[in-house]
Amino acid sequence: MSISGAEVLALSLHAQGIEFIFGIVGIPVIEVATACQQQQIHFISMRNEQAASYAASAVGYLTDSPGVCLCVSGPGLVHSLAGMANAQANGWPLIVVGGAANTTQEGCGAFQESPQVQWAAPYCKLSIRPSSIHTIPSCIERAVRISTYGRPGVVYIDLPGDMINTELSQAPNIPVHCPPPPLSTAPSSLILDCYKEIYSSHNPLVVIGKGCVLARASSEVREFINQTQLPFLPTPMGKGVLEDTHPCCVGAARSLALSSCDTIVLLGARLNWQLHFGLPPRFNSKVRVIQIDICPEELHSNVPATVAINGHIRGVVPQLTEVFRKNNFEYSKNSKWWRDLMVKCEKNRVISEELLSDRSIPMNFYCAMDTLSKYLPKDSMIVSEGASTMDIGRTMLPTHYPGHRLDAGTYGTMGVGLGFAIAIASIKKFGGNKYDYLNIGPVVCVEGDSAFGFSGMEIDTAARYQLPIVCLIFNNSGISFGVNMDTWEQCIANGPPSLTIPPVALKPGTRYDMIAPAFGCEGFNVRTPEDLEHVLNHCFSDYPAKKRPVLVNIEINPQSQRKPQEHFWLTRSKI
Ligand SMILES: Cc1ncc(C[n+]2csc(CCOP(=O)(O)OP(=O)(O)O)c2C)c(N)n1
Ligand SMILES: *[C@@H]1O[C@H](CO)[C@@H](O)[C@H](O)[C@H]1NC(C)=O
Ligand SMILES: *[C@@H]1O[C@H](CO)[C@@H](O)[C@H](O)[C@H]1NC(C)=O
Ligand SMILES: *[C@@H]1O[C@H](CO)[C@@H](O)[C@H](O)[C@H]1NC(C)=O
Ligand SMILES: [Mg+2]
Repeated sequence: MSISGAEVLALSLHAQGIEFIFGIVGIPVIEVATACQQQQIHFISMRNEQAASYAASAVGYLTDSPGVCLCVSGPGLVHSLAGMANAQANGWPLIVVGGAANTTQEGCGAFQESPQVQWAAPYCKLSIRPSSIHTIPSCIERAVRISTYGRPGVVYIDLPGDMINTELSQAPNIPVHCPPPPLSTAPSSLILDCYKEIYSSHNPLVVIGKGCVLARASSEVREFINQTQLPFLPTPMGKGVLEDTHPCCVGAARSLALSSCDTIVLLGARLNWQLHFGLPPRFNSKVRVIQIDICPEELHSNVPATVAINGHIRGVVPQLTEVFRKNNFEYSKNSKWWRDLMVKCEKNRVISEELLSDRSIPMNFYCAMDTLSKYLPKDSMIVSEGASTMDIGRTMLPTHYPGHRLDAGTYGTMGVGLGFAIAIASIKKFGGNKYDYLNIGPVVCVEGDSAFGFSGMEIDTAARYQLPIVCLIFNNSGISFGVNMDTWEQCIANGPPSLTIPPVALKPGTRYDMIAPAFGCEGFNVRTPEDLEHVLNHCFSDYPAKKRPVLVNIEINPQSQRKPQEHFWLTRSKI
């Protein structure tokens, strides 16, 4: 019995533990998707390869096997580059398999012919075309290994149509699943250096990044914080490694924690823009850095580290805990630093409460987010994008479990929302109890109205695969802040809309919820906190039995923005 290139690929993916493929088929990859389904690999057909590549990358972030994005040649790969760049910036594993024109037609102007291996290369750790059908299995094994070892990232595999369609008389040798990534540890002298640094510091701060999620190190980090009682601050996606309600979390005093710490311990977090490069004015110019990172090239980035450790978080953190335990070190809650932080947390809580108490209609962001936070089940997976919607949601919606917050991330990508949500809901629905440890509850998208527009059609995908995603659209009719109906009408009356409509404005009165019925789903328009409570109750009651996405349009005052910050650079938007 003969075997095709597509079947060899499917067998190889299966042997490497790949369970989820997201993509769009066409010539020459239809056979690939079919062959994968025959190997019991779930194929989720999306509406745009951008969303497919985002979805596949979320599988790699959350589970121990990378997700695969399958795309056609030329434009299919161009759209997939979006997810590749995003995954590479976040350090998430992702494998993209792209169809390509037949090798026999190379250079002849074949259908969708493009320099795909070169296009993919800048967004990848590895971009290759197997030399023949015989080397597909070893390429797939290498793809899984390279995408998950070291700092995770992207691998692109280019498959010409004639390779996919070639028939072999017998299956080539398929390598077994590569071992899990190595658990590297640190020399004990460096562990001791860390201890001494922290011991002699006055204002130590631990920063927990999404590297701790990738390293599956939350219980190790919990023990470290439990032993040391050091204050910690999560990065946006580091939220949930330890719950935001943990007594050592100083997320509510972020600015003070960053500006006044004298020693910062980076656990899987990078001193990039999200941490203001570790530089003044957000940091003390003399801040000492203890850095633990899987990637040696990351060490000393932007600020030279006092102690630089290259290792796996799950390998190194237990070593640290051990040395602190041996020395009976526990950072005192009576220290001036802890007291200052606690006062600041409390003060910020009071300020937020003032903002929340304004329940005028249309609601401001704080009122809407507060209502949401009261109704969100603890195990909700929050996917969020937008500018104000994402920033305010980050501070107001607590995260309780590791990996339970996914957002625009290091690359600041709008459009990731629905793809991420579809990936998470697919893991829950099709992955079986193997993934129970992820504790996936309701999948909730907290979307700005502009952000939603980038991938809104994926609501169809969610409906087709019966994924009960709750999609909340914070409608302020614009990018960060919109215009109201009166202003809008003035704009239209005053000249060609292309000259008068502010670039940030979207159309007031847009009913995103009305898209839902087109796909056989429920949509709701929400104007008051009471409406919102009612709808959330409906969405979350008996959630496990739900089989459809829901779209909720939440009217937000277009002038509502972030609370004023002490320094202008804090308000400067992250867009
Ligand atoms: C792919 C991409 N295109 C454009 C941008 C620029 N951008 C940043 S935030 C944003 C949208 C913000 O508006 P919205 O989602 O409505 O959130 P709001 O602040 O209004 O809550 C845009 C377009 C981006 N970050 N990514
Ligand atoms: C590419 O090659 C395969 C097999 O060799 C063939 O079946 C297919 O028709 C070719 N595709 C095109 C677009 O010429
Ligand atoms: C640390 O963990 C132990 C058990 O693992 C627990 O009994 C103890 O209360 C924790 N300590 C703190 C301060 O959280
Ligand atoms: C969307 O929000 C804008 C701003 O509050 C509002 O003018 C508009 O009516 C809203 N549209 C709907 C129907 O939700
Ligand atoms: Mg908006």
